[in-house]
Amino acid sequence: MSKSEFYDVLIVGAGFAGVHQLVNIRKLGLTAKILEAGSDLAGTWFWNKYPGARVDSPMPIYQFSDPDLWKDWTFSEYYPDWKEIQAYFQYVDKKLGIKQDVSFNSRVVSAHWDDSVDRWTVTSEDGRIFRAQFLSLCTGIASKHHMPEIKGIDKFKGEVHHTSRWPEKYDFAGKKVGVIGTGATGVQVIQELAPVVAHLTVFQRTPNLALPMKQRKMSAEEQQKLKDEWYTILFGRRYQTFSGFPHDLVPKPIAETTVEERALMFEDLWEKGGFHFWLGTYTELFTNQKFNKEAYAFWRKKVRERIPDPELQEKLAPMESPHPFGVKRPSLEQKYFEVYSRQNVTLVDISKNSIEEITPNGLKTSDGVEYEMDVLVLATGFDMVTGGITSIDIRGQDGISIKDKWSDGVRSYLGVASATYPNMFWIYGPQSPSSFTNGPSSIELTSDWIINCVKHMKENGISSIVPTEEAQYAYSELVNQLGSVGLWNGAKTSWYLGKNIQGKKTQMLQFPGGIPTYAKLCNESAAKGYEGFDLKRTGA
Ligand code: NA7
Repeated sequence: MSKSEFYDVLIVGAGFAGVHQLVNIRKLGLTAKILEAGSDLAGTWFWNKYPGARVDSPMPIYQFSDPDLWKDWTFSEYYPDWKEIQAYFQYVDKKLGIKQDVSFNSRVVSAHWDDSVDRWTVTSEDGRIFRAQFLSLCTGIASKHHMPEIKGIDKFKGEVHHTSRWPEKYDFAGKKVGVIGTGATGVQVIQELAPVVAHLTVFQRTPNLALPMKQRKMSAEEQQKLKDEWYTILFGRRYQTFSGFPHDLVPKPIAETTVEERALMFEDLWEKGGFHFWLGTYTELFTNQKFNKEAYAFWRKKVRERIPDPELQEKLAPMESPHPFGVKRPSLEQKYFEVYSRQNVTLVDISKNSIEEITPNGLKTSDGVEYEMDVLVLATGFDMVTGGITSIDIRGQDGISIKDKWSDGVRSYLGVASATYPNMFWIYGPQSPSSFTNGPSSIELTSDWIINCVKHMKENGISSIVPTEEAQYAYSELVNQLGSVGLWNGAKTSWYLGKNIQGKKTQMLQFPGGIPTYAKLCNESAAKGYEGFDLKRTGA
């Protein structure tokens, strides 16, 4: 049997959350180790290296808020790509010596709790054993990729690549390429591949109500000026807005607005680009069907202006919205809608003619048409939000795996911990605000809360903490209730509700109440001595 290593805290994942945890646990004078499945830092940006992969949050908000880090780092674009984010993580490592406490190529397969000694025993795929008082799951929302089961896929003579497992060497130039999926990833990879390949066939099930990214270069001088005058204010603002961006939803009731006011608002938000049109508009976008339709009509008009062909217009920006605007995550695009007017691009609407099978030479749809291709790209997404956690065999006080426990729905307290799994926390995962918000904003909020909790426990002789069933029930009901009001349920396949994975329980997987409300709940529990948790004192 291999010898085990002991740490105060074991962290799973070396993206933004894992690195933030490590740095701040060190500050408490405790020991920590990150176990990372990949061979380098950057989390989602380690895995997602397909052409065009870039973040949908603008600078400067998508980075650590620590001034010691941002003062010496400059991004070149408003929305940086994966290469630049990877370089940023290398810079953070140089500054803070992260890698010395990371075990790379260490995929965690199990974590079992021992109630008699208040310890986790964690095993990695290569058979190494680690023990720790605390387990911090920083696995992100998109770590388990989704490979759809399509008849005949094993018979295909060409290559098949999921976007999050992009081939280092494959040259797409001159190839016939098929892409399944038009989510955030599909949009990015499609607009990048189209000019490079001989032919691109896109298989679209649901049109993406994508918004203009308004990407631009950022000079070092511009950023220095922002650093001098704005960074502190912008990072402070993160916790005051619904989505952790500097802009916010507008609570003014639609009934008190005029049509002219709304038209001007739409135009202004559109010009600003990014998520402004989604998360900077009137809050009623998510509850008021009439207003939502008005927003969709504006979006459709703007998009149709960019598509000359009426048939393509109807496929990409249909008269009838496929779902209420914004209840499925909109993506940010650059020239995406122009791509389909290219001679070398074909758009196949598989909501009408579904995928029948993959043949040795391509893909056949239900109308009998076969589309030939050399390579098939699966931009088919992930077992979002829960997949990173449920793919580890995690067993708590009652020995039941979290996968089994959550088979009839996720339950948590404060989107950070679950009853019967003591001293286990997660960041940016189930029932937290996660991707309704800017990643690092939510991540730092939760990570700091966990650090303060561990500090409190160490200072007060508390050896374990676990949510009570009652508090968990109440919190989970709150998330379910917030997710059941309004228009959220209007999208057939949204991953927000787990609807993209067959057999997954339909429920709102993220906290849809915004950062200030979420932070208030977390802080109130802490202020009341971690109300809603059972605390075990050392020696008790
Ligand atoms: P998404 O947003 O889940 O998109 C997956 C896409 O793949 C979407 O267009 C799906 O169509 C399509 N899809 C999935 N399975 C199938 C099958 N079996 N047949 C046809 N089409 C399919 O994943 P992304 O990687 O784009 O983005 C995930 C998140 O990562 C993103 O929101 C950001 O937060 C970062 P559908 O729309 O369900 O009809």
